Amino acid sequence: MIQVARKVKNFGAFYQRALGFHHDSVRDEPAPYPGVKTEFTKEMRFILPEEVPTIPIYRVLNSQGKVINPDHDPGFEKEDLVEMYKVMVKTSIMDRILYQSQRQGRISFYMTNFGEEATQIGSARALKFKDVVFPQYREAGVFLWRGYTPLECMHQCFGTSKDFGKGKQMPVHYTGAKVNIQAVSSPLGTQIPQAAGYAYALKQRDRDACAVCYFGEGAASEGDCHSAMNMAATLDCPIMFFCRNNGYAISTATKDQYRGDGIASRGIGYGIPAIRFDGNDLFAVYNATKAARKLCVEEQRPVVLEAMTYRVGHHSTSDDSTAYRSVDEVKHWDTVDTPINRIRNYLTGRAWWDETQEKEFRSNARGEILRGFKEAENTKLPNPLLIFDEVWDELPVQLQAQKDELIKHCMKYGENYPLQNHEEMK
Ligand SMILES: Cc1ncc(C[n+]2csc(CCOP(=O)(O)OP(=O)(O)O)c2C)c(N)n1
Ligand SMILES: [Mg+2]
Repeated sequence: MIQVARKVKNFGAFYQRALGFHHDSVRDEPAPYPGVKTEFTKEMRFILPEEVPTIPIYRVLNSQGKVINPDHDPGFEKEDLVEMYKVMVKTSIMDRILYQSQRQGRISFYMTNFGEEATQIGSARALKFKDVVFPQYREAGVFLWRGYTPLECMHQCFGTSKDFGKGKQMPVHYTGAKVNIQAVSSPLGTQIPQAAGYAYALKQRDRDACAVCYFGEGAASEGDCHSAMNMAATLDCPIMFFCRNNGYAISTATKDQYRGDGIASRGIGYGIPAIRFDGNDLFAVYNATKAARKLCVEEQRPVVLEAMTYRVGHHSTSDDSTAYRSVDEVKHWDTVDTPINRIRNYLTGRAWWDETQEKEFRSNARGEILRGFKEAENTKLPNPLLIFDEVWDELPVQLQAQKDELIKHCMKYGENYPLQNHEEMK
């Protein structure tokens, strides 16, 4: 799209005609006002959104995993592609185990990534490690691709003493300094302006890296998203705004979230290059992210990416999605058109993968995850007093008072609490 736009010599006139303005009605003379770069017209007309062409969805693989666009096959080596496939499958196995464990009351909460594995792994594969990721909460595959282990996920979900966040956050709020990923935070959209600010800082010191901000289409309705995009556009920040448009924000379907052409069109409104692609197509996600990264880093400007996908699982373990969507709709994306099946079909079509390898891999991955699960479940929880640490450099007096009170309370009533599951209070 960007290339097409650049080929048009007089883009202003081209766009005005596309919007239905008669060429003769537009005076090809720059308007003097500082707020816009355009011409005058004699025609008085409104631009109706339904007249503006919609942004198409770029894809390489069809729903069966056949390459429909051979020039765009990224040409992965066998080992590379198999590795991507394995992380996609591993993410879904981990999801299944942790989801069920919440149902059994062993962890308090969980959010699955079902259906979004290609969006996550395809984009993560196209980044450089030094690109800093600002996640939402449904990007476990990005963590795993970057080397966060299932065991580390388990420690976080159980909130053990080995959790990098020391048990201070709800499950799935991973924090991955070692994989160059910022901590997940619950309030929606907060990571978006943070990422734009980070990109602005990055611009001053490393022109070969960018910030990558993942968010859902629901989070795009937060004012933070507007602030971040406008700031990034006006300050030419090297940031990729990566929207996972998965059809829902909890129970609110996209048809009730916005009236415009999704999220990509908003990028154009801010003056940011934008692309929309099939998020269930690993190759399309990879190609689009790779090209976006190049644009972002080489031209030092933001890019908006919109991955069209589908949230197959419930929003979280606190949600029952059968209350607001049909079982048939979910079934389609869970069985007929899944990102994992697509890429498996591609792999088996090239004789790079077969049924025996599939079985063996799944069984080993399950084993590894279950071992991690057991280990985390049997690991002591953190020293409860750590809740007061590592937020303030010096503890404010009121928190010090609460800490003293907690110590006294536990000394007096400790037998009423499962303190034996925690590391020693000191
Ligand atoms: C500021 C704020 N408002 C509301 C919520 C509650 N909430 C949590 S997730 C969510 C939906 C987000 O949807 P989307 O961004 O599309 O991400 P998805 O869950 O689809 O991956 C809402 C409303 C919140 N966490 N923070
Ligand atoms: Mg969503």
